[in-house]
Amino acid sequence: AKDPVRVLVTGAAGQIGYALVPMIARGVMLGPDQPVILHMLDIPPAAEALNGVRMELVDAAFPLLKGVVATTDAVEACTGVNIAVMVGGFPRKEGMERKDVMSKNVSIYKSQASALEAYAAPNCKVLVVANPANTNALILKEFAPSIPAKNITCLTRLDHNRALGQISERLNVQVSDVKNVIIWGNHSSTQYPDVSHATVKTPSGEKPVRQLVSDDDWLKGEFITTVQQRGAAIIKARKLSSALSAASSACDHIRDWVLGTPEGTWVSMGVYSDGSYNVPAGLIYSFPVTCNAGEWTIVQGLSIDEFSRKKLDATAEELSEEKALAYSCLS
Ligand code: NAX
Repeated sequence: AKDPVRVLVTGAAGQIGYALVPMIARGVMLGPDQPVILHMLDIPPAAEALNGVRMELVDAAFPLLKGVVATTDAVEACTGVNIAVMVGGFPRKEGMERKDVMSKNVSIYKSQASALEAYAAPNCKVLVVANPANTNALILKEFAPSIPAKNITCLTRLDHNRALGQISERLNVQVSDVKNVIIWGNHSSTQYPDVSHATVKTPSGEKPVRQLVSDDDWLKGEFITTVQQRGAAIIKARKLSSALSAASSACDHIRDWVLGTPEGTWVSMGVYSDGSYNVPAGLIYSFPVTCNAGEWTIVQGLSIDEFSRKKLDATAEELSEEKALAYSCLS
């Protein structure tokens, strides 16, 4: 039998946490033969709710779940973890300035970076979900210098999956037959959902989405804005933000990273930019990646037309501004 993998979920008493921890305990994230020990962190006001989640995990009697650590102590939470899913953060509240929210998250991610750096298992893989996801991940990277930059990522897989879902609905095809959409840039409304290289499996072979959707105006307009604004549409409908889809996408992100992407398929991940596609180096930016043996690689050589170029640059611009704002909160 395999040794258990320790998976940290911060903000585990929140809505995404509540959807995510049972998925992890069921093997959705790491596979049906991989035992797990869950580490759940939240803050003292949520301690009682966190204990309630712990009780439900016990009650669910998950065969793969070999232990649960539920704590408000970051050091205890981070000790020995192999995977860290950072969902906890400070949400933007009505009337708050962007800078104030950024400042709260910078201080959270700075201190949790230090706890991970000092106490996590070597080669711990980190996924930041909490917003502003890309910039929180960048702060975490800066304050955990001994964790390799390639181990620190942020979630744009939900946006990627939303794009697959929109194409599937539009063409009335199975979502599992659509692949190779790309989310470029920030997990925010400036993200660029790109179908230039996406394909659909049809009875007569793989066909480009661009050929099957003849309405280019839709692809360049409503499709993009629907994906960009989907989070807001969910809030409007549910009066709560996306949770099950975020949790499921976080599992997809880690599963593909650890176990690999299928041959011929790429996924979107927020990763540390090396300057590929003329995206400024030193940002956490969402790129198309393939994964093998626990490592991601940015897909190279894709053609970028003028329309796409502008969108890649605009979202990079926003990330550079966020980075500057985050750094201004440090001083
Ligand atoms: P909730 O407010 O339900 O849960 C957040 C939890 O984090 C709370 O239990 C809170 O007590 C805890 N928390 C706050 N500060 C903490 C700290 N310093 N250490 C540990 N825990 C802390 O929010 P939820 O709906 O679960 O969303 C969580 C985060 O995911 C938010 O930042 C949200 O914006 C972000 N999202 C990111 C998405 C993505 O695709 N990257 C999509 C979904 C989601 O909107």
